[in-house]
Amino acid sequence: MSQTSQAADASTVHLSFVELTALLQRIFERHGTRPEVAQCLAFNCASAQRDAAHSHGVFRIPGYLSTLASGWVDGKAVPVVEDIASGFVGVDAANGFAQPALAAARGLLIDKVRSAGIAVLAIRNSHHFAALWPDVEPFAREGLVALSVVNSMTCVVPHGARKPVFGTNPIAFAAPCHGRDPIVFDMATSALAHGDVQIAARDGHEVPPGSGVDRLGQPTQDPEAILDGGALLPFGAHKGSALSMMIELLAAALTGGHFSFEFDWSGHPGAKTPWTGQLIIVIDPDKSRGTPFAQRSEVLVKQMEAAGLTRMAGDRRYAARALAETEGIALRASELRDLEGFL
Ligand code: NDP
Ligand code: PYC
Repeated sequence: MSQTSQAADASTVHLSFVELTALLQRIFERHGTRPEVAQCLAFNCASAQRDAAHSHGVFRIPGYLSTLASGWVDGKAVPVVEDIASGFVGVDAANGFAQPALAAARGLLIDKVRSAGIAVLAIRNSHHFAALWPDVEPFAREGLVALSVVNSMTCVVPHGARKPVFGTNPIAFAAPCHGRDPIVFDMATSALAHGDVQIAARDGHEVPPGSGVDRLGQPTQDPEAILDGGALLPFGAHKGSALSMMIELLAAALTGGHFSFEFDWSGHPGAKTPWTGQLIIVIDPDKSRGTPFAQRSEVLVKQMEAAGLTRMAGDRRYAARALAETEGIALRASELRDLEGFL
C-alpha cells in the first residue's frame, strides 16, 4: 500500500491522499464512529497531513481514539439542523464532532448566503479537534468569503489575568482571489497552538519566549512545564487576548455552546476533544457593487508583492499540497505503523 521513500530519510513513507483517507476512515469506523462521521474526520485529518499542517494531521489520531474510547464524544451522533431565520442556521451537533455538523448544514447555509448575501452557521454541543482552514477554504473555492471561529479548552491566561480562562481559540478566513488559490489564513489566538506545545515536548524542543507560563505563573520556554499545570499566553498581549475573548463570545455564547472553561472532562480519562461551539459567517461578494471582489483581492495581493512580500498566509500549505500531489503525503514510518496498529 505505501511506498518507502527513495530519499535519504529511509524512515519516511509516502501515501496518496486516497490511501491515507481510506486508512483513517477505517480507523475511525473501527473505533466507533458511523461511516459519514469517519469520512468527514478522515478527509479533514488527511488534508492537514497533506498540507503539512502537522499539529492537526495524523498526530491527532491517538487523541481522537482515546476520546472516543472514553465515551466523552459520541462518534455516532446525528446532527440536528435548524432553519432559524433568513440568515441564520443552527446545528445541535448532539455531542458529536463539528465537521459532520457543518456537512449536514452546508447546503441550507449556502442557499441562504446566495439569497440573503450573508448567513451564519452556529454549531453547538460540538467537538472540534482539527485545523480550521478546511472548514473555510471550500467556501472561497465557490466564490464566497468565509470566516470561522471555534473555542477550545481552558489553557490560555487572558492578558493581565493570573489563571487560564480562554482556549487556544483559532480564527480562519478565506476569500477568493483572481488568478491564484484562495487567500486563507488560520491561526490560534494563543502564542502557540496547544498541538505545537505537545510536539515540542515530544521532540524535546523549547518553545519561543512569551509562549507560556509554568504552574507558578512564571514565564517558561519548557513545553513540559506549560503542559504540566502551566498555561499558554495570548499572542500579541492585549490584542490577541481581545480576539480570544471575542471568539469565546461568538463560538460559545452566540451558538449556545460551552465556554472553554465550562466543561469538565475529568470523569472521562483520555478525553482530549473540547466540547464547545463554532461559528461560521459566509458572505456572497457578488452582492456588492463595483469591480468583482476576486479582482480587488488580486489588486491587493499584487500590491503586497510589489512591496516585497514573498510569502502569503496559506502559501506554505499550498506548496506542501502541490508537493504531495507529485510525491505523495509524507509520514514517518513509525506513524504509519502506529496507524496500522489501530485497525
Ligand atoms: P501558524 O502560526 O503556523 O500560522 C498562522 C497563519 O499564519 C497561517 O495561515 C500561516 O500560513 C500564516 N503564516 C505563518 N507564517 C507566516 C509568514 N512568515 N508570513 C505570512 N503568513 C504566515 O498557525 P497556528 O500555530 O496558530 O495554528 C495552527 C493550527 O492549529 C491552525 O490550523 C488552527 O486552526 C489549529 N488550531 C485548532 C484549534 C481547535 O480548537 N480546533 C485550537 C487552536 C489551533 P501557512 O498555513 O501557509 O503556514
Ligand atoms: O492545537 O490548540 C490546539 C488545539 C486545541 C484543540 C484542537 N487543537
